[in-house]
Amino acid sequence: MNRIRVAIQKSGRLSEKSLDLLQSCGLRFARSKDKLYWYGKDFPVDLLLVRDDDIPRMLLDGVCELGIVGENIAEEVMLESGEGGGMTQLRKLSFGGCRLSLAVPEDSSITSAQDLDGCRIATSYPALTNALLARRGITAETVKFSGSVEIAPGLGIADAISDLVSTGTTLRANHLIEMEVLFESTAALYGQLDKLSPEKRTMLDRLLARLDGVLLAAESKYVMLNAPRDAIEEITRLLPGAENPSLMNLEGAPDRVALHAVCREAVFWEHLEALRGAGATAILVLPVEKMLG
Ligand code: PRT
Ligand code: ZN
Repeated sequence: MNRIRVAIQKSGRLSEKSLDLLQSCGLRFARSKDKLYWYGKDFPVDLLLVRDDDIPRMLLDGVCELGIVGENIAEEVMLESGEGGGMTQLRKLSFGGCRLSLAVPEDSSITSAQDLDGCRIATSYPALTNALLARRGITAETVKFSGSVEIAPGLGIADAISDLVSTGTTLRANHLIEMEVLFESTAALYGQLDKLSPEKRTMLDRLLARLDGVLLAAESKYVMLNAPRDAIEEITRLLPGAENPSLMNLEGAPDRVALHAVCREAVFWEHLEALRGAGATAILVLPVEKMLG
């Protein structure tokens, strides 16, 4: 069967953005009633909607060729199974950002990771936590929790926790202090590329090229402005991630030009102010929808 299967989270923090990303690569799906398997309509890529925790195993078992999942989960499963070689991170994505942090009760005598040697840590990520602590010469006992890790210290089950944090509200609500960040995570696209047929490989390359176009376009802006001829060099330097701008004559203004450029990095107000300071006027910043190199 020459179709590629992509596993994404069915419902949760990564679901909507994962689906949006695939749709912006031109994929359209016939949504099935049971909602677990969506057939790809005009590109031979089908969707599997599952719990995020199941995605790495599905990749390792060859149930799907691609999967979008948090690096936290992918790293945990790869360390746990010792089968990391079968699963490759293809692209890091810009959503699902969080950090795996060590936290202790507000009144704890533990103040640094070093103090955790010989202590008990509650976590949903025992393999990753142990590996990251071991790198720093710390050996602790991990207690596996599949949810509500933050209640463990209060119950007397653990001295500290190692858990995902984004705003820190959950930690504060449970009177825990974030002590150290162990690991920064985002969602990522993973692939199981070992046994791909040449046809699937070609499809995958085509999909990845589209994905790169989408990821690049999301960062990029098309900037148009008018500039004094003698400031072109300085203005080009001030445009973030732009090279070789296009220049056009302005009718009736021989000492000024219209300059257009694609900026491949974010354009902030500070950049625009600096451009105006260098003599640019009529500055327009437009979003870029798609890009193919
Ligand atoms: O049902 P399923 O198993 O698929 O979903 P899930 O409940 O296991 O996962 P979900 O949707 O909560 O998270 C999916 C992925 O999102 C995680 O694996 C991370 O990669 C990423 N992510 C980003 C987060 C957070 N931010 C996050 N804040 N995952 C969990 N949290 C937790 C955090 O631990 C805390 O308990 O959300 C709570 C709120 O965090 P604060 O710091 O904002 O209070
Ligand atoms: Zn989960």
